[in-house]
Amino acid sequence: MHIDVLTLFPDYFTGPLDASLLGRARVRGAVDVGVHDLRRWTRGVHNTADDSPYGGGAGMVLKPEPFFEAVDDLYGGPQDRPRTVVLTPRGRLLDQRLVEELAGEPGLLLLCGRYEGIDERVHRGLAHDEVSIGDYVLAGGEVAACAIIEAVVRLLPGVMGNVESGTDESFGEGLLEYPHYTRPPEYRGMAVPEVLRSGDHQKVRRWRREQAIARTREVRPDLYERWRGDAQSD
Ligand code: 6GU
Repeated sequence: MHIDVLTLFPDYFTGPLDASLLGRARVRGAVDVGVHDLRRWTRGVHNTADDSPYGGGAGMVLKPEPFFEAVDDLYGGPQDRPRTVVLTPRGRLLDQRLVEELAGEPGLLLLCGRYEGIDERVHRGLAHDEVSIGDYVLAGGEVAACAIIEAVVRLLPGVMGNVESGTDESFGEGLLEYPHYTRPPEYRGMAVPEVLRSGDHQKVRRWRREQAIARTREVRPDLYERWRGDAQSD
């Protein structure tokens, strides 16, 4: 998969993209990420990327031209342009279903906003999707773009060593994950639940499922209700 990112802060991406799973995925060629500095497509002595909003109000708005000109330069034409996602707190909430959908694309273009937002014509003219990573406000879309990249890349073929660990996890079935333990069997007065050491795989499976259900019900009643509804309709 090829992922392009347009941002005023390309430095944001150097750490996350080089580390751990993402770094290995890039070295192996499973993904190739191009981080492009929007300033390349700004004009004038000041390389201005933003301007004050029509109609007044606080803050600054990112100008449309750098986004459109970057897209013109990066791709051959409309057919060549990958699925384009604008990161914005007003977007659709990112969830595992959308991550899976994005992971099925041959490429992605992620557009990062800053300040009060991006000129609406970028949304109208370039965006296939508008995506938010949660109901809180970040200073810009960069952290959200990193979240999308990491969530998508770990689903790509050959990226995760253990194939099962890609699916047997939170949200796989609409439930949060069960608790994990490793050695030692007791630590600072906290013991590993006996069932996990019993060697009875069926009991272990049942216990994990119960834990996942109880945990989901307690911390994410919204997910729990949806899971119950899905289970009943099967
Ligand atoms: Cl994608 N951008 C910003 N600025 N804030 C956010 C967000 C995105 N998602 C949640 N908060």
